[in-house]
Amino acid sequence: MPRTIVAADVIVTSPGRNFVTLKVTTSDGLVGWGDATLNGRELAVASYLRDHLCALLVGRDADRIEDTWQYLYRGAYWRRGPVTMAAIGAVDLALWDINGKALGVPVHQLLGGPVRDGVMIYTHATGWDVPELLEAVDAKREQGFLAVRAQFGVPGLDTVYGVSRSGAAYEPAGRGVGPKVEVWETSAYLRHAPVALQAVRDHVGPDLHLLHDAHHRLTPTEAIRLGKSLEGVDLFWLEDVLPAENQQLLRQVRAQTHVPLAIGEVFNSVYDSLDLVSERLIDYLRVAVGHVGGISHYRKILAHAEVYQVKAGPHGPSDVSPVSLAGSLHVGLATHNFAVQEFMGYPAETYEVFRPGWSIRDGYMHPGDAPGLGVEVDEKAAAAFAYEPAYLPVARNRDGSVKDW
Ligand code: EZ4
Ligand code: CO
Repeated sequence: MPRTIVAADVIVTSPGRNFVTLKVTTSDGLVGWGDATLNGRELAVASYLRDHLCALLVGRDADRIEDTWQYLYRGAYWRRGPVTMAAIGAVDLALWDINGKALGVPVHQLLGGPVRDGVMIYTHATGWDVPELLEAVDAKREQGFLAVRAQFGVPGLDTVYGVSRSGAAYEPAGRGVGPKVEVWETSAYLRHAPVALQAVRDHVGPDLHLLHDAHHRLTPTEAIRLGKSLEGVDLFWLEDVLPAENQQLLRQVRAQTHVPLAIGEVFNSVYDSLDLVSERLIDYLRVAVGHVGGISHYRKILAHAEVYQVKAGPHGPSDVSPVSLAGSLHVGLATHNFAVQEFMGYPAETYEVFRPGWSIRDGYMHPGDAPGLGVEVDEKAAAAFAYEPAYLPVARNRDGSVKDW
């Protein structure tokens, strides 16, 4: 008897932040969960699913995961793009979840089983000034993290990507209609970044893995200067030095600095990383499983990267829901070229809706042994948190012109 999809429903909920979740139900009573959250553009993906995909799913064989992926991707005619791929990703995650539940095995077993004992994670430490930053890094080390991303305030700027001034956990998406504006000045950042990051390295010693995110702000010349100025810091990676549209510009950066580079959190298919990987212009690929069409496409991206010794270090901010994070961890446990998973953490309310089977021990994350993805979603709790408009900020230069955020 084929296992048929009998329902596909979209849940939009805001437990501390917005999430879009897909629930797929089968004729034999199984339920699979997918994540379709696209930060600041949530309702576009919800509509893509509700208005276009959900009806196509009903009646399909739930066990034919790859065929459903091909049907939704090639069948749309309009391929790729963040909205399309996040929607397909949610379907794909839900079908892997169902398949694991049907067979009584965790998804990592469907992918070939563990190749490592756990997935190393990195978390965020932020401080407005250097003493505050060092304190934040110490606090993360005390919690057992082996890898920490350090972001800091810049003298002369009032707001900086990645840093909260209130002492609260950093969350870039601000509630309310329309983006908040941040004023940016690259020269001030380039002067201060090596000072702050060297102070962290001097403080922690050689062992802690340190990461930093430049968040798409630099030109190749600026990126080379930053890379060279950080070579003594021994970074695990420097993230998003350039906006990643014109990728040939990265060749100049690679030729002149050996700081390891990570790029790709805004990518949505293998075609975005084809040249970066095959020319080895990056060391780490940041794509998130939910944003690239789910596990089915993600494993192909990682297989391509493996050939070129490029490793996965996926995006894992709070907007990647606990369901996507589980998908990423199952892939990470079963994939050789998976280096590290970002783990920003979630607001407390998020855990009222999402009950993850994954857990953290000694700086490593474990997806758990529950069948499927191992995350359960409390629909009643979800219904209590209505969607609230929230947007990522925009940045402007001192002259008022828009800057890449
Ligand atoms: O800007 O999650 O590495 N992490 C990041 C994040 C992203 C937001 C986008 O939704 O760059 O803060
Ligand atoms: Co980033």
